[in-house]
Order: sequence, then C-alpha cells, then structure tokens
Amino acid sequence: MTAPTIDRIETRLVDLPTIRPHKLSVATMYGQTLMLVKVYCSDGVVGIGEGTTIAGMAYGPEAPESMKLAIDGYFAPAMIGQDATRIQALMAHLGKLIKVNHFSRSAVETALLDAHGKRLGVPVSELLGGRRRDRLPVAWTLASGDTAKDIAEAEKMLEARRHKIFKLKIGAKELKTDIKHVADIKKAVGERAAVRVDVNMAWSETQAAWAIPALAEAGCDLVEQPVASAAAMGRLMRRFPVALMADEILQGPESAFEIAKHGGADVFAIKIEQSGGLFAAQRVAAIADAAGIELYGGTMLEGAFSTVASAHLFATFPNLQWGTELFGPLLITEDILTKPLDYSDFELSVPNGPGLGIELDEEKLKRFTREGMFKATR
Ligand code: MUC
Ligand code: MG
Repeated sequence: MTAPTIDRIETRLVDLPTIRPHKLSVATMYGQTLMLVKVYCSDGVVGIGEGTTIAGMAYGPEAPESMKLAIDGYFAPAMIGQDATRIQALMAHLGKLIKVNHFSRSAVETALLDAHGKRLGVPVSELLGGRRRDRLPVAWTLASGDTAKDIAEAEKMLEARRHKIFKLKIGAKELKTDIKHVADIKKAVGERAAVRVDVNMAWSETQAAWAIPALAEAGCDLVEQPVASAAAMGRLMRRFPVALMADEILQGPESAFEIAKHGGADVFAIKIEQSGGLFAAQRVAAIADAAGIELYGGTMLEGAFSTVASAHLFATFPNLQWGTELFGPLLITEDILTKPLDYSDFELSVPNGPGLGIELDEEKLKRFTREGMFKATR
C-alpha cells in the first residue's frame, strides 16, 4: 500500500475581536488574527494548523500575513506530493529549504500531526509519546491597564472557578506604579490566587534589580522575562530568590541549550510556535529537564487550534511545575469550534478525539475570514 501524500494546502487569515483591549508593554491588542492552514491529503484526511502572533510584528519577527506568504509561496510547493505520514522527515526537509520561520513551521507541523492522528484514530498527544495527564492548570492574564478593573476581573474568574493563577502585564509604566499595581492585586486576591508578572523585556538590568525584590515583597511568585539579555537574566537570578522565567529569549532548542548552559533562567515558558513546532518544543522541554530548569506551558494568545496543539504536547511533559496559560481562546469573543473547549475547575481538558480532537465551525469562520492580504483599515 502506498503512503498517503499531500495534495493541497490552503491558508486563510481570520480576524476575531477580543473581549477587551489586552495591554502589554510591547502593544495593546484590540483583536486577534489567526492564520489557519489546512493540509489536504490523498487519503481524504484534512489536518488543520494555526499560526498566531501578538499584535502583528510588535512581539516578534513573524506576522499572520508573513506566515500566509511563507506557507503559500515556500512551504506548500515543497510539501505537495510528499509523504504525509513521515512528519519528522518532512519537517527536516523543509528546514533545509526554509530557514527559521518558526511560527509558520509550527502551523504546518500542527496540521500534519492533526491529519496523521485522524488517520490513525489517535490523539496528537499519543503521536508525541503519550499523555501523562488529561487536564492542565490554566493561568489568566489581567491586562486591562486598570487596577480596579483587573481586580474585578480576577474576582469574576475566581468565582467562576476558571483561573486561580494571574499573570500581570507590566513594564510600560513607571516602576513604582507597576509595583503598586501588583501589590494591590495580590492584596485583593490574597491566598486565593497566585500572582505573577510578565515584563516582556521592558526593563534594564538596574531597573529589574530595583523592582524584583519589591515584587517579591508584594507577593509575586514568578517574574517573566524582565530584561532582554540572557546574561542579565542569569545575574538577576543569582541575586534574588524569586523565580525568573525565560520567554522571548527562548527561540528553540539551541537557545534553550545556551540559556541552560549559562544558568539564565529558573523556568522556561515553552511555546510551540516560538520553539519552531511541537517536536522542537519537546526538545526544549528535554533540555530544561536535564538542566533542572522548571517548566511552564506558554501561549502566543493563540486560538483553539494552536492552543489545543500546545495542550497535547504539554500533557506529555514529565514535569510541568508552573502549569500553563492556555487561555487564548477565552480572550476572543467568538468560539470557532463546533463544540467549545472544556475550561472548568481552573483547568483545561485535553481533547481525546483523533488528531487535535476539535472541529472547526466552517460557517462561523466564513464571517471572519479576511478578504485579501491586508486589513482595509491598515
Ligand atoms: C507573553 O509574552 O507571554 C502570554 C500571555 C499573555 O497575556 O501574553 C502572552 C505573551
Ligand atoms: Mg511572556
């Protein structure tokens, strides 16, 4: 029997509103754009993958538009006619033809894994070695830009038993204002919730050295990417007991190895897109484990497809000491699945159907699919 091959690849941009503006030190998001890729195979199986960024190119080098272009123009021609079942071999082949493009790689690899899981009748987690857990703790980011609104939002989340870990986006304001914001929120939630911060590299090392002890004093238990340099992260880590987490500096296995070698983080925020796909993210996790670095399942504020792909991978990790922040679909006003994901009791259930185990609501999606490459308002 000949192996199924890839017949056709289709990409589209989907613009979805967010439930409120999401304020980070790098940008304020008013909506989210998903780049969805469908891989059609000769055995009739179709896999879906997703590439999503934060505020276009404000966070990193790829944007949904550039991913669409890379996949249509470079990935797709190299994939058509190839064996759809040899995913690692195909990804290695693509890696020789197309450098970096981590987010596009992740989208394509997700679609191939979804298709292969559907073909074999097993969840993606089983293709990645087998899940160790069915439910994942999920943090929520408070990022309205207003302390009182954030406290009200935290109360709502606690009441609904949706989240009891809150990540605060700081770094855009004066240090003292940010510290007060964190302290006020921690004081309001008390022992009922954990409070963490993400600075998205906004501080210098001296600013971070001033702020980190004040954050610890305010009850913050994890500081994510306070500065841009791995060396400075390492120095700060040795000066202060509060856990420091690497995010932006973690760009796949090679960077993970360098950070680990120089002791540049207590925790890794693993993201499938930033790592260059699920297999690459798996290698990042293995490096962390070997180096005694703890793990957190990160997000690029993705929609359902990349969120669920991440969930399948994180479910296989031997260690996931800091839980996850796979809340992306909850930040979007529209549910693009025929059956919504199960967020309950502070956790997300990892779907257990074949492939990603989720189904796209095609009718709904049509309404939000962008015509052409760029938004008319840009
Ligand atoms: C980031 O920098 O970690 C994750 C949660 C959130 O609110 O923003 C993202 C990106
Ligand atoms: Mg981050």
